[in-house]
Amino acid sequence: MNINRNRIFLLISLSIIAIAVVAGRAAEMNAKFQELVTAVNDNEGRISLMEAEQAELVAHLHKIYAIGETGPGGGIVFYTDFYGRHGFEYVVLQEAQWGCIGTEISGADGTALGTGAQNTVDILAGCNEPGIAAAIANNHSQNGYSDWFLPASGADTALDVLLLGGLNPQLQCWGSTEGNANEAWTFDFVEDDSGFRPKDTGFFCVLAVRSL
Ligand SMILES: [Ca+2]
Repeated sequence: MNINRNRIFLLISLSIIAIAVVAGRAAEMNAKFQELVTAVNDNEGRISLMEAEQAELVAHLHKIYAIGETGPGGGIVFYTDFYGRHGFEYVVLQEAQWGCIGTEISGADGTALGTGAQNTVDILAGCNEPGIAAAIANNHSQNGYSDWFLPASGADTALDVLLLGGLNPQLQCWGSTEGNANEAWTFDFVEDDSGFRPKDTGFFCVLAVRSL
């Protein structure tokens, strides 16, 4: 009988040990499984991040501007850098005077392409006549863009190139470069005679441009 009891005791002990080992293994496997789940989630996170980055890159790559096409602001692209990543677009607005004839504005003397933004700021700071060309360009809003300004005289060459390509409508419009107290720049592709004209001439349109 003792032998049998011992056998039963041994059998129970072995069973308990076996259960403990299996339970231990199960816990270990569960921990491993959780690790794997975490790793898979991490990877999925990384993949979606990479997909987002890729989408952004593709969107960026597609922002290549070509001269003559319609820009994001609804204007015509008339200048781009070498890669087409940046440039300028223009729209033609109503006729107006340049304003403040007889007054020399502090600043507004920039001539290089792109300096029109500062010229426009200078004109608005130095001339408070209502409805002037700089104000019309500055107040213009189109396609959600309100960063329009009156271009400096240096835009003439780029606009002329566009004209030669048959893409530019005939226009006689104000630029932002001031010549002196009485004259300011006009782009004139009707007479092919851009230059400084009296600031109170009323029949010049407003050329508004924005950077791309
Ligand atoms: Ca000036």
